Amino acid sequence: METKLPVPRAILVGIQVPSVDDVSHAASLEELRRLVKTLGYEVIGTISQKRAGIGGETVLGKGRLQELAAITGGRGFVGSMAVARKSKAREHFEDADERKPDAPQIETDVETPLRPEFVIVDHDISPGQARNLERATGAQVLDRTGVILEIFHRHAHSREAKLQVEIARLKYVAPRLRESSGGDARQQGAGAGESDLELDRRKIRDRLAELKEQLEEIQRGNEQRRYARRDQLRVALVGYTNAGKSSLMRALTGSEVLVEDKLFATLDTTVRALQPETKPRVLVSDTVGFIKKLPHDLVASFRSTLDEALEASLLLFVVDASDPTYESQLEVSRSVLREIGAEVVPSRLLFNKIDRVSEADRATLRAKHPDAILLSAKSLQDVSGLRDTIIAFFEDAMVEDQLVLPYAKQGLLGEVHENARVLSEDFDTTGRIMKVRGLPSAIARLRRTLAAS
Ligand SMILES: Nc1nc2c(ncn2[C@@H]2O[C@H](COP(=O)(O)OP(=O)(O)OP(=O)(O)O)[C@@H](O)[C@H]2O)c(=O)[nH]1
Ligand SMILES: [Mg+2]
Repeated sequence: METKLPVPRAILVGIQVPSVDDVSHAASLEELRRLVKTLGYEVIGTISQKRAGIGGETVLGKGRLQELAAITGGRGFVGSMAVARKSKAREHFEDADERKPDAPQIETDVETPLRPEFVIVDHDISPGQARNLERATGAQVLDRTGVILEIFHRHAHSREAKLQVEIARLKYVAPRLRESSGGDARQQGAGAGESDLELDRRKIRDRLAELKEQLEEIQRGNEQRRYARRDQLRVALVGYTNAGKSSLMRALTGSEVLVEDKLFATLDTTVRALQPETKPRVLVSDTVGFIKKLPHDLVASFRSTLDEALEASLLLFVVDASDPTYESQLEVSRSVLREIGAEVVPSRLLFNKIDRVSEADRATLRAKHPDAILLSAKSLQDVSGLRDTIIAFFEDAMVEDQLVLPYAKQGLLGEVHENARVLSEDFDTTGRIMKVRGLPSAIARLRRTLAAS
């Protein structure tokens, strides 16, 4: 029963504050354009303005606001609203799946083709600013966080990712409910002296508590699984969204993880064995990508997903070398990794998509980042070289030692093979004597397990 809606149109708004240079400002708007396209909206234009800050009641200055309103068909000023209505942000999130084309909030000529229904601001704006912009433009207003949350909502597949996104969305909606009431709660329609607003807030609180409980349960299960894998050889692919992490994951592990030219295609951490398999196995994980101005609630929500990365012995830090703003990608990714405490994990910098980079730019990259690996996920040879690098890293970390598996405990043989490479075996009266090679921590733990009665 799905009806095909016309492609929603959007106009982007960026404010260039004094601390931001022209290039970063343009790059941020370009990235917003890609985010909005990922949502399936058509971007019809961009309005940008230099201002001291993004405070102020409507974000834009008066003149620019009028220009914007002329495009969207709004009246160009905030004025007052006679009728209290449900916040757009709230409708947007409540009815995300059955959204209808928007009715005009202010008298506008909606028949005019090409009139954008969305104004999308490249910053996080307050619920009050959003409401004022909606009044002045007659369009639906979203900010960067709103766009990212919507993409996460659509791309979440696992139960865990869905819960994480719903928690972040509810946290985003809650303050917007408060301010959308205009400060006083609407009394009509609510029973037992409870206003709609209070009811809504209570519902959100209850729902949040319920979701968090469900999430914790899943995460307890994850912890157990992670505990079981703790001494295995682990490498994690981390980095900016669309850098090619999943492409490398596919190439290294032969798995069918999703690869798409979209932002935030991957939200779930996937773990697969490096192929062809090594002894012991090396596990590779693919993770959620980073982005500039990642909403804080999302960082918190996806922390547990990124925690997976922290447990790796090696981080493969993937950067899209063909992106002109790769340096800022690098910086953003580094700061997220610092934020989650992952900067202590050994890492290798991978400049991916090198097939799209000119020889001159490659030389610059090599000079600037002499330790980095330049590669293309599409080149079999490059991927095989990366596999060798990963294996060499673990070989360096491994040591040789001897383990004794008593005859009464032959059932633990599988665990030995899982965590170490058995080089040779001998049998005497005490049991199976094995010369093994593995990470020192894995061998120490195996020894304790085998000795335990
Ligand atoms: N030319 C070229 N394209 C690549 C390369 N690696 C990845 N791509 C393309 O880049 C796009 C993004 O790749 P993904 O592997 O999905 O990127 P990701 O880092 O997993 O992205 P998210 O999951 O969204 O964070 C896809 O269209 C890939 O085909 C490469 O080495 N060369
Ligand atoms: Mg991916």
